[in-house]
Amino acid sequence: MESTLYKAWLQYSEVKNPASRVTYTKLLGNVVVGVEATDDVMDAAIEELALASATMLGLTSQVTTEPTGASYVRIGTVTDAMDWLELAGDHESSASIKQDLKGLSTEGFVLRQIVEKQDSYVLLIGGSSKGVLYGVFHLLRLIAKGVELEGLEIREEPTNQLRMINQWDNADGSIERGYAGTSIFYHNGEITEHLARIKDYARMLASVGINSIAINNVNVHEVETRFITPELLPDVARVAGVFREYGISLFLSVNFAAPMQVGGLTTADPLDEGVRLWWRNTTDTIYRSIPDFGGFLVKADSEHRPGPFTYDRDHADGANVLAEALEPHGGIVIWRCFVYNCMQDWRDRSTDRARAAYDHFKPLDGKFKDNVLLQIKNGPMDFQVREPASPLFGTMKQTNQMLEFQITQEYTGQQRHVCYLVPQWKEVLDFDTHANGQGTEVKRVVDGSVFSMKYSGIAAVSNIGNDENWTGHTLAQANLYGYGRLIWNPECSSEDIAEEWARLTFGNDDQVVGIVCGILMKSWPIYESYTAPLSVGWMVTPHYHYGPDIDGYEYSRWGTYHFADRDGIGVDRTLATGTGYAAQYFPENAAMYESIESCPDELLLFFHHLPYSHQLDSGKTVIQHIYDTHFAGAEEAKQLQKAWSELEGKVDAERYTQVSERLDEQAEHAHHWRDVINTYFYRKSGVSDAAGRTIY
Ligand code: GCW
Repeated sequence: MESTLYKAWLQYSEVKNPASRVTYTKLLGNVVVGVEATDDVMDAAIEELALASATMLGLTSQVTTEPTGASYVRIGTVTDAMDWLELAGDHESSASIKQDLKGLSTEGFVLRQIVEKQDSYVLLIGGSSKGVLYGVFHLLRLIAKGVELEGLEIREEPTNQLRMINQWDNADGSIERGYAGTSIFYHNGEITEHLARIKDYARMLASVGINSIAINNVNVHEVETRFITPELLPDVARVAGVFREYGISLFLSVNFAAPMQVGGLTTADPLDEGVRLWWRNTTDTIYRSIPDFGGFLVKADSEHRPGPFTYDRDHADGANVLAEALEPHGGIVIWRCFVYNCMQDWRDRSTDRARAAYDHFKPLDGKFKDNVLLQIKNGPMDFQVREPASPLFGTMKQTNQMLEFQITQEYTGQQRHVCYLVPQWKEVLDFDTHANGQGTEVKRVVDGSVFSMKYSGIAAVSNIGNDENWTGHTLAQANLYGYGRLIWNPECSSEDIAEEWARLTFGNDDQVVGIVCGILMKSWPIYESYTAPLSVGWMVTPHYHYGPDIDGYEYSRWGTYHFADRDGIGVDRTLATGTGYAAQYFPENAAMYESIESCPDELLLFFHHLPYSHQLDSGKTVIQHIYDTHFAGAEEAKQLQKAWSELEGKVDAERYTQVSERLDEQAEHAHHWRDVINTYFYRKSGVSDAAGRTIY
């Protein structure tokens, strides 16, 4: 698997600039290692350096414990560094390095260039071998970007504690909402024995700081229910071993009814003694196979999955029985808040799916054991193109919380359309909940800094599969990359992440980087403009979620209505006349959303049902906005293809063609979206387009 498609952002392309080549060669020619943490993770870090040196510089690095010349990279942990600094005696930077090392977290690292007498070297110190690994990937990024290392002075620590990936992979090899081929983990009902690709995935994830992964779908089917049994644990342990080398701990999604389905019990009631014992024994067995097992991820009482409701118990009872079993081993339960009534009747205007997570979980604050984390989807519905942030963030002050994003593009073009999601995620992270006064952004709730939480973090549903390029659309690799970089440090800008990804992936030609970044940065707004006007989501083909079907969900029971009729469109979620959802936010936001005047245009129809003639802040009417954005969006989708075509000959043919084909499809499909949506609303409203364009 040597193709550029496969190598994603770990291309380690040849360094061409002669001056940089000389400097980097001198440095990487000798890797001086510390002695403190010689474990698998450290080995992986050294192996990565060696691999990169070979392909970037054609170099075989010498790994030694003492320098062999005057230029080298010295890598080790804080303990090693203290010894080195002691031996080296005081030099100019030693005091400030010691200062940097103070309190360095286990996953943090310090990178310094040091000039000392005749020596000039790079010091890379990790808070542990994991920190070293992250530091190595950082150093390699700098080199790949051609950054001058002189005066290098970096200290980094991840902002979020849990930085997680959720695979929705099934044992039969399929992937729920997967758009990049079959699973890399499973084949024909079995856990794969081919670990090479899993190892490369682990490298990709570690390179952007991911430290945990749940390897099976939250909808846990028959075979996967047995992953926690002695029969299949050795297979799971094999996979855990691969991730362990890259500092990633393994979690399993579990079936709440497992005590019955595999344990032969007659109940899965969380308060039943036999059930409690079963979970304890089962968990003990798991830890015998996988001593650093992360814990369980659970989807319960959601979309027909079993859960504690069957026994008249609540989510806290359900989560706590698992937490109790994991506690002695230091494991955690990640309990999803994606719980709602999926059998709604359209006549019932008071039930609102958007309210569900808050209504179910808020009353349970303080009832969960402290090794339970609630995993909350970014928005109240389901990964739509545009939704407000979930009102649950910051409301449960005594409960560990984490955020769930979706990297796989279920509702955002399924990796056939380009849709760079980092800007969307940033909006969520930057949303001010006001939970603890102004400045209580979602990012500060989920990083645990506002209400101190024992566990906190961010998870996201992966977008990879067996396709040669991992993600179906090559440009969708930017979403996986961007996710990791963003949650490592939510202050990173979307533009910087896009640029970094483009440089690592396609090289340092500024024209290529500029065009790729331009495409990425425009892509979410463009996708939104031809699919989801003013936050009306769900106008997609039911079940598949690709392509327009405006009334597909309007006439089903999933509770995802837009209520378009001849007079208007949107869902009244106000307290005054609607479902009351707006009032779930803290007062400042509740007031903003409640009023049509202050509700931002882009979320207007999520909160209000309005006539087509309603005038937006932009001065346009709702109906004219729909027409205009759809005409513009389809045109802009065409422009993406045009922009990319300028890269012919500048990007290797494989990737050039792959992206070209997808952009062609997108342009054509955007046109289709435009016509279907415009025709529908023209016929519903009877209002003609002010610009007189063709609407069928
Ligand atoms: O939106 C729904 C998806 C389901 C998914 C579910 C969830 C894994 O369409 O495919 O199931 O969300 O998040 O649990």
